[in-house]
Amino acid sequence: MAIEKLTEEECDAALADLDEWKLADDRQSISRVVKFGDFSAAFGFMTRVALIAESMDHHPEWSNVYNTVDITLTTHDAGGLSNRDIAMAGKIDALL
Ligand code: HBI
Repeated sequence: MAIEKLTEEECDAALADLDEWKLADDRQSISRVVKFGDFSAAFGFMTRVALIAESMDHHPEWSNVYNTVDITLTTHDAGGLSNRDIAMAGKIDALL
């Protein structure tokens, strides 16, 4: 089943509940930067997100430098933002 790209209105409505996430200028993705106390805490968080990604079959574009994790969510199959990104952002926020 094709994954539908969110309309601009759907996107804006969904982001109203995701205050920590920034919408890219091209509206194709959302991003959040999270800082932890140390590398171990950051990597533990990444491990938990990785398990969520596998359970959802939806994977972040992310980078880690020591205690900081920079996460970007977009749906490659939809060519932009989909409900999967919104759902994943909510699950990530619930870990923090
Ligand atoms: N993750 N972010 C993201 N976007 C996708 O389109 C995507 C994915 N993980 C797995 C996945 N698609 C597979 O369903 C397809 O590659 C078959």
